[in-house]
Amino acid sequence: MKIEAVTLREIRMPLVHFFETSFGRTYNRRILLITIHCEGADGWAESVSGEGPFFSSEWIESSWATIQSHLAPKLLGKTLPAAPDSAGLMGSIRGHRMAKAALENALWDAEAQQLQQPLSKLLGGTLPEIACGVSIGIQDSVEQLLEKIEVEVAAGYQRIKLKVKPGWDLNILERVRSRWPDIVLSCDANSAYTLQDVEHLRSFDQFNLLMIEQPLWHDDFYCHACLQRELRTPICLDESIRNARDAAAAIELKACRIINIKVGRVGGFTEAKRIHDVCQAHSIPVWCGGMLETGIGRAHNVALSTLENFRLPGDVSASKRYWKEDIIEPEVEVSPRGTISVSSHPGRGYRIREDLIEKLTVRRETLIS
Ligand code: OSB
Ligand code: MG
Repeated sequence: MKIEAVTLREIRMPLVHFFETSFGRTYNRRILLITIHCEGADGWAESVSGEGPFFSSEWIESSWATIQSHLAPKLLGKTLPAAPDSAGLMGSIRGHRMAKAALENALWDAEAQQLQQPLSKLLGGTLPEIACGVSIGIQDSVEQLLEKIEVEVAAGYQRIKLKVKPGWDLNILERVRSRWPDIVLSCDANSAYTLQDVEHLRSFDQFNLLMIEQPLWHDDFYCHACLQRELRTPICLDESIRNARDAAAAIELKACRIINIKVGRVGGFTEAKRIHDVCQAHSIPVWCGGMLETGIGRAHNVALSTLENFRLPGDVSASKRYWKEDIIEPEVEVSPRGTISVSSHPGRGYRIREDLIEKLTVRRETLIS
């Protein structure tokens, strides 16, 4: 694969409904799309860096600048045997995993097209359909939250995850559990608690949650291990897991019993696959996280979720939950059984709507070797 050019592009898309986590509320997404031009095949990917450095220290401006000044120059003009070889070329640049993932994943996308193979198969995936859950943000009122859950349960989603923070936790879990005693329910704190809250967090056990995601600091294993010893509910780590060594350490320390894999957070498909394999070897189930992606990132998440240790429903849901109009065709759709069937077409399996992307673009730059 010869890397001839890299196009960076920022698009702006309003969310159908705001999304609020313990670190803030988003109404409008600023999204960095990458296209890598390789001898006739255009590989597309999305950087999941957000509007500000809140989920992670990376954000759209840092990703853009790092790709432009440091990462793309490592790749331009090179001929690579396969997409994973890009990770080695970018290895001397520390951190910036979301930026690296966008480049590496665009190369996987191009390679799958060149080999005329579905991306899921190139990644080593075998599942013909994937199990879907939804992540429901903090709302303005409990009533609004209950209405949202009702819609998603009726749509067939297999797991409902609620964002929590102090003051929006036991009260909502109580209301939700009393109305839906049997649904598969989990929660995600995005680091909203500390070890002072052990007693408080222990009271989450009564709600029979599938897991509590990232209750403590984004960069911690040790305190999560202390907390896990005190809880019946499994802890799932998201922010803390940056690579396969982190996964191995967290498992060894018993800091979690489940791991969420986000391909952007861990620097690309190659590292995501390594984490998947480490977890599988230790009988730790994984699931695919989401970052409010457009259809491009969503298609990549679907492909990744076909690896066999993705045993729990992921935050991979229908395009229409986020976007009035998605930038791929067909849009990502979810069956009444809460599944997405995996495309058997070559490449990502969804066509890019370049005309629409053009209209949404606010800046663009093409780098040539
Ligand atoms: O922690 O999983 C998270 C969205 C933005 C930042 C962090 C997270 C999330 C989600 C969204 O939960 C899940 C989705 O994309 O559907
Ligand atoms: Mg999370």
